[in-house]
Amino acid sequence: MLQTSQLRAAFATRLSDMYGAEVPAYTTLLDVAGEINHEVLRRDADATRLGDISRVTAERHGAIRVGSPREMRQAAQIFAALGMHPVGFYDLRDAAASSVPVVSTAFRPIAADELARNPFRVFTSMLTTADRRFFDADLRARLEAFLERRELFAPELLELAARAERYGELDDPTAERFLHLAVEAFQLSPEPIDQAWYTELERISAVAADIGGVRSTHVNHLTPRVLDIDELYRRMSERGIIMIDQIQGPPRWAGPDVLLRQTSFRALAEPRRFRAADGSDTDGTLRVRFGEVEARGIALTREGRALYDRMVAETDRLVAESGRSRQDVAEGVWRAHLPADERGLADQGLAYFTYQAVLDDGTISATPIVYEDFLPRSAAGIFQSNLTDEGTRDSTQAATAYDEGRLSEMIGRQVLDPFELYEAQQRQSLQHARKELGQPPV
Ligand code: OOG
Ligand code: NI
Repeated sequence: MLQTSQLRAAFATRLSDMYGAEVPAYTTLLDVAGEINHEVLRRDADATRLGDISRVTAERHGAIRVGSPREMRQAAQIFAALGMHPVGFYDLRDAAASSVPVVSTAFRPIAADELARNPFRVFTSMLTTADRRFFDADLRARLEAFLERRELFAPELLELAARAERYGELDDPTAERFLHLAVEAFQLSPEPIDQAWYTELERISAVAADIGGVRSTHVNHLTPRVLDIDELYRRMSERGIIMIDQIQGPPRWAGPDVLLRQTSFRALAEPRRFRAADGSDTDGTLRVRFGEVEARGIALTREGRALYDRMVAETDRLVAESGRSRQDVAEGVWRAHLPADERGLADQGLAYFTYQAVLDDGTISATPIVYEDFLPRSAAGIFQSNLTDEGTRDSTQAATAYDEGRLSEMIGRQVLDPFELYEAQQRQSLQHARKELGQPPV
């Protein structure tokens, strides 16, 4: 029998093996990340404070994009079989300067012990076909009809996923079949692409074409975790792999790592076949699969996050005014506003920690809770770094409202609030520690 967490770990491994076989630069990224993680651990025993090495080594996130609420529900069913639940709502439509007509959530484990077993997560975006700024009534109707006709996930896959969710396990041969079908569903399809249809959507947005211009979905990147992302950036560049021009998220600085820092290399041109209106095929290429790497830090509370957003805004302003490098400016802003150590973050209620009773001296110690989610601005940056064209949008049309509640209804499952999850984990650990020390609950 394979339990939910074993299914998730097996799925993450197989997906990573598939991606490595098909996207060689991803394998280079894994090698370099692994090398650096071992070096960091040799020089700094404290590096495992945000996750032990077996977790960090196996840790990946992936990203997929789907076209409709029906497809989103089906994806959610597959992830539910793997113990992954929708967490967080991201609206990327206005976070990017280019046309990125999607809203997103991340499917991931939510319990601390499940995260420790395997924290695999998948950032999942859905095309906002109802948004008039991108799709006029005629195109919307044709796009939705196209999406309604295609089948991303075989009925057998969905049926096995429902069974795995219901029982929390699958027997070995069934698990094998399920994992095979699940990995296959996220592989790049060799099917020829309808040239005219793809090009029509591409004029609006390359993201719209990537999602709605083909009859299948695919993992568009997989992201390992690294303990020193600045060193990784240097070494990938030395190996001749061209990275995007910066590391996104917080700057490098002497204080505690918070939230998430990410960087990536651009999608590589991969051969694809295109079908013309007369039925003839031609060879072409598409750039849709890339590689990304990330360093994870401490989860911030709502107050901490509001401070982070203010620091980002201040950095933007100072960079625009001074023309200095973003890293230098941000480091100064961080030093001016963010406590220089974990103790300061805890005292000011800016970050989440779990608390443990130290019975010998009757005190309580704190361990940071690692940030398990994403940053909308970095996510938009990832989309954008792979677009060669800005696309078009009609800003005279009103945006269609999408929010967490509406996305929950579309998925048929509650999109969870990440702050509430971290908060509950912190609260429970504190109550438990106080109880152990014979102190009254707070
Ligand atoms: C997803 C981009 C978001 C991240 O790490 O922020 C993401 C996509 O390109 O489909 O994966
Ligand atoms: Ni990513």
